[in-house]
Amino acid sequence: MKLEGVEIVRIAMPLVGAFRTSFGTEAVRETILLRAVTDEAEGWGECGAGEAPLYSGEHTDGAADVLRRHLIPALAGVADLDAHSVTPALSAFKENRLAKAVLETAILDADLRARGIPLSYALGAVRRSVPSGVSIGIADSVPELLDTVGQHLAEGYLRIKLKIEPGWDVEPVRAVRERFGDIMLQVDANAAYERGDIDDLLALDAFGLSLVEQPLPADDLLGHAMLGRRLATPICLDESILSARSAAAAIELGACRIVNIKPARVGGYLEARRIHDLCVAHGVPVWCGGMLETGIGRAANVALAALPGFTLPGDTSASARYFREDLTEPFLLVNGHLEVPTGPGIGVTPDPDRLAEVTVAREWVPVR
Ligand code: NPQ
Ligand code: MG
Repeated sequence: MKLEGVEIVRIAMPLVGAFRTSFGTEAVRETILLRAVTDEAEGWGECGAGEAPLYSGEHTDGAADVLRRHLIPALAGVADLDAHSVTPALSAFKENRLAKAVLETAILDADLRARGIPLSYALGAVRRSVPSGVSIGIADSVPELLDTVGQHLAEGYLRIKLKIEPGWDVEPVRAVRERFGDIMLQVDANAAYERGDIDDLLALDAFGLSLVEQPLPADDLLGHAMLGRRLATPICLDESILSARSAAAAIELGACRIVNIKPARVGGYLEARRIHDLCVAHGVPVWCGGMLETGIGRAANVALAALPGFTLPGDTSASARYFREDLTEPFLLVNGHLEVPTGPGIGVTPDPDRLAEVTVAREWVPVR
């Protein structure tokens, strides 16, 4: 396959409601899509970065810059480019996993479309639909939170994840448990706690949570291992897991009993599958996280979530959870599940009119 160039499409998609986490509030999803143009097919990918470097060290314009100046040009010299040659060609560049992931995904999509193979099949999927959970932001009040949770349960979501931070943890969790009884319930701190906050975290053991996600800073694997010896609730890591190597270290150290796999965070779907395989071998359940994706990123996540080790509902919510109008045919919640796309590659493309409405800038980066 010969890469002719990559279009960087910067988009701004209004969210249906502001999404508040311990690191900030998002009202508009500002990211980039890549359209990789090859001599055989075109492929799409969506970047996980946000407008500011609050979830991780990457941000949208930084990712666009490293893509245009370093990553895309590095593919010029690759003979017989395919999905598996992208990461090796980028290996000299440190970090920047969100940027690397979107480029690998766009090439992977083009590669699979050229071969007529769905991403789900290429990755080893075993399900036609995936169980769906929903991630709920920090609310202004407990009654408001209870309304939101009630709506999502009525829509059919199979598990609820509450964002927490110091000062918004035991009270909302207790209120949701008391109101809604024996639902599948978990929390995500996005690294907002410190080792000294252990009493706040131990207090969550009273509520039968499925897991506590990323309570401590990303680089504190040891702290998570120490916390895990005292906490009855399983710890799940998100921000700490950057590669199969860091997943192996976390498991060996006892830093987590469950892993959130986000392909963007680990540099792409191929590394994501390695982490899945590693976790399966160790008996560690995994689930697919989310980065407020449009249908482009969501389609690929749903394909991954259909692999056998994804035994817990993911943050793979329906399009309507985030957007009044998606870029693709909307993903719908049917009996608490999303259908896995069946077409070649990621199986979806942006609707041209809808894409034009939300496009802020387009830039063609030729590869020669
Ligand atoms: C998480 N996602 O699991 C993330 C956090 C997150 C669905 O809870 C812009 C870019 C906004 C990345 C908001 C969910 C974001 C973002 C939230 C990541 O930790
Ligand atoms: Mg998380």
